[in-house]
Amino acid sequence: AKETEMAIGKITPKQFKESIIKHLNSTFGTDINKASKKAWWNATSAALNEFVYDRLSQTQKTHFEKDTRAVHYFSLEFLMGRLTGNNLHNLGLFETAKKALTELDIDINTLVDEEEDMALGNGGLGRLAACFIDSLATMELPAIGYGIHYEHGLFRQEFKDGHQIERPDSWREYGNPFEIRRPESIQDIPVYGYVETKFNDAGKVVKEWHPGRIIKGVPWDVPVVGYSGKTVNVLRLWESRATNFFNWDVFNSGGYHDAHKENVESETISKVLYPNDETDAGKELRLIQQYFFCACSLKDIIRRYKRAHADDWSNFSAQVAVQLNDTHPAIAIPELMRILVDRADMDWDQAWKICRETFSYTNHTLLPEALEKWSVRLFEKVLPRHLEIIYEINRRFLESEVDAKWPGDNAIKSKLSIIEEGHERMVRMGNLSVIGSNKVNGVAEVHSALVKSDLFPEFNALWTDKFTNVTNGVTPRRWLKACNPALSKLIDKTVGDQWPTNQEILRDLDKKADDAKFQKAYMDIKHENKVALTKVIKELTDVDVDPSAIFDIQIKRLHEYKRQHLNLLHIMALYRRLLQNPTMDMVPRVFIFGAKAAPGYKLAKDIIYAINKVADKVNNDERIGGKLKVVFLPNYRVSLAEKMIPAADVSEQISTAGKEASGTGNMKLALNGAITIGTLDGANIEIAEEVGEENVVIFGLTVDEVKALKKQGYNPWDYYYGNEEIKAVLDWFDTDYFTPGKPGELSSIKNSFLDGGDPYLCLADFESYSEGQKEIEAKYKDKKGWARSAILNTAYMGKFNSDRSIQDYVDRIWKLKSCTVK
Ligand code: 26Y
Repeated sequence: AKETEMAIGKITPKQFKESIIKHLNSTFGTDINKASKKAWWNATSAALNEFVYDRLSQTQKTHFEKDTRAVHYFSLEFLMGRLTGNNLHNLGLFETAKKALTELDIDINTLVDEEEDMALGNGGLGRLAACFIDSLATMELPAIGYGIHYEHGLFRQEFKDGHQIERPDSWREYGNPFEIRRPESIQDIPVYGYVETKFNDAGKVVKEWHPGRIIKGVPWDVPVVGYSGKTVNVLRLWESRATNFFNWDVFNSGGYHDAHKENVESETISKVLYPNDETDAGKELRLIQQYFFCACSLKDIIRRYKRAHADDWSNFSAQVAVQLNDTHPAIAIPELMRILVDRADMDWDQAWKICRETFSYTNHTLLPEALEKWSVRLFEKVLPRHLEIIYEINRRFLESEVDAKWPGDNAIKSKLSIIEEGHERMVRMGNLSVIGSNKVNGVAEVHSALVKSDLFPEFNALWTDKFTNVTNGVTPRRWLKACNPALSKLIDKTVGDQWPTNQEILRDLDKKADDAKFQKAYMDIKHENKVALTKVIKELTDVDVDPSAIFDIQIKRLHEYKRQHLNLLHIMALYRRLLQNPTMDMVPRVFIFGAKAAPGYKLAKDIIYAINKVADKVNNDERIGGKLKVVFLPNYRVSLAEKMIPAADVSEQISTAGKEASGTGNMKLALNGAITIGTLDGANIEIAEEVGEENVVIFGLTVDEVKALKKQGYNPWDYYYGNEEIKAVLDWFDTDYFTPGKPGELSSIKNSFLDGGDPYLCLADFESYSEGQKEIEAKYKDKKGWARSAILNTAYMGKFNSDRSIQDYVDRIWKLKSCTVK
């Protein structure tokens, strides 16, 4: 009853059922007797959409009438996952739909499993964008997400003999019932060509860009349903199309293939998401992707602004805030300058003021290989006018602002310059973003401190107030309410059902942390979730695991700095201890991995292979009596995370201190009652502060200790020769123990630790990690203590609600006001 009250349109299960049947018949041309599973899902989504679209129009209308200031979240990635279940939950229609479907003899969980993930992102940065737009809509804030309508999202991962292989992801093969194509808002985007310098009628020098090609941008709108369904914002994604379907002149003169080539190239722009996470490849198509969607989005924003303000630019930055999700959309800065100076004929200083008031930039990484740089040569070819504008931004910045602060200091100038001099001159997108932004933020306290002290120290000296922190968060709607329904119901019963919009309410659960009855209820749910995951594991890997074992989970992109290979070293050490002492007292444990490696990242792929090979051996070794199991679930993605996270006992957050900007999986796992074993890195530090040191296990070097060790000269061989277990485990990689008949197949892992210099200090942290794991086991043996810790993790994670992050953005950066939609 509660739920239908909250629902925007009151509707009974019977009515919902009739609506599904109606759509089955008249929208999808089938009927209840012959409908496929996909048709049922489509019809259910269509029934749901009647509510979604109604609220969408209301929201758009209200925002237009009130001429609200809005934030525009520019991101190359939105890792949305599935929409059906989420939209049902947020509209308060999930139970209604469930009953309706039950009457039709359909299980709602099976139905929602029909939906492909909308995997338009790589990992943390993309999923953060998705959580943020959920929070923005929930908090009734005027906001638009802007990105690319990729035809193919992140690749589908399969394992063949333990090796990762990549298959194209075709998420729209069966359509996406939520998105709406908006041909009335198409934009034309120029690229390539050359710049002509001319004199205008007033004798002033003006620049005219003669583009080599025009590409069409077609917008697709995905509704973003806020919790309670009052506000429905949009995520607007651009698809690239060729301008004129065919070049008839070339075709008529006999060049069929040439005529087609330009079409194909234009339509390639939105074909596929780049699967690199934290390793910039500097590819031309990627630069065009970035420019294409920024240019489309700015035109869209300006068209909307002009509807209310005509040619008066004076209110622009008061109405429009643009948030740059990392430097990927930084080209929007010179693009807005181009529009204002070349097109609107504004003088430079006034245009620059507007730009700086409009943009803000979020940094998500300190890793040097992830910092974007484009060769000047490439820039000149693709965006010749933008290169000129960047030079001018740079010249003015260095000659006035830098010189005023550090007169005549050329060393500082070359560091702060947008252009990196050298063998090949490069455009530094990080410097451009800082210089062109109002605010720059990192994503966790320690990360923001390092952004100031290590990444941009001189910029911080120049503009201290520009730098700030906004610690990341995750939406409790998807990451607790929807993914863990049993726990959510227990929580509703205990502290009421208002927590999805006010997570601090969960704090009241602490009163129950020692209550035996509540502990049992909480841990019974954890067990049931583990049983459910056991079935998924069996389906995906054919491995049997025991739900009473500790479920120890590491889920995130595969990267050396995240140290899945440290986890592997410890698993091999445990295995070895068991082989040496088969009666060893040990709580059975299942180590569960989920991770995709960038297709070109050789060592990451080798690590996946090694984990799979160790898993094969361990899982089939009778001698260890099933005490140890290892599974690597293929094709880790949002919808799989939703099944794994509620079943986790232990959360592995083991990056080298200083390397993980924040992490957000750490938050989802803790919220669902997993105990973190982690380093003092990223948001782990703040999680430990919130949930209490006694409810997490911290190990390893700190940021300062890592720096000191590197400075002093780190030698991994010292650990190899100094620790018998490390040596034995590393030497194991050279044998054919895990790869019968093929010795050396795993040697690259050993080499990375020794000859490779172990850049992420796995060996230095191994012993401390191993001790941390013993602590985990000891804690787990104390059933009551463990239950208490798990409950307190759920209770004390309020800070990591993405609503709090968004409120910080609103207060510190965007200065936005919420807007009630009637
Ligand atoms: C330049 C390009 C190759 C590139 C593409 C994607 C570079 C970086 C990325 C993705 C970065 C990313 O996902 N970073 C993560 O952002 C999360 C949200 O802030 C953080 O929690 C996480 O620590 C960070 O690694």
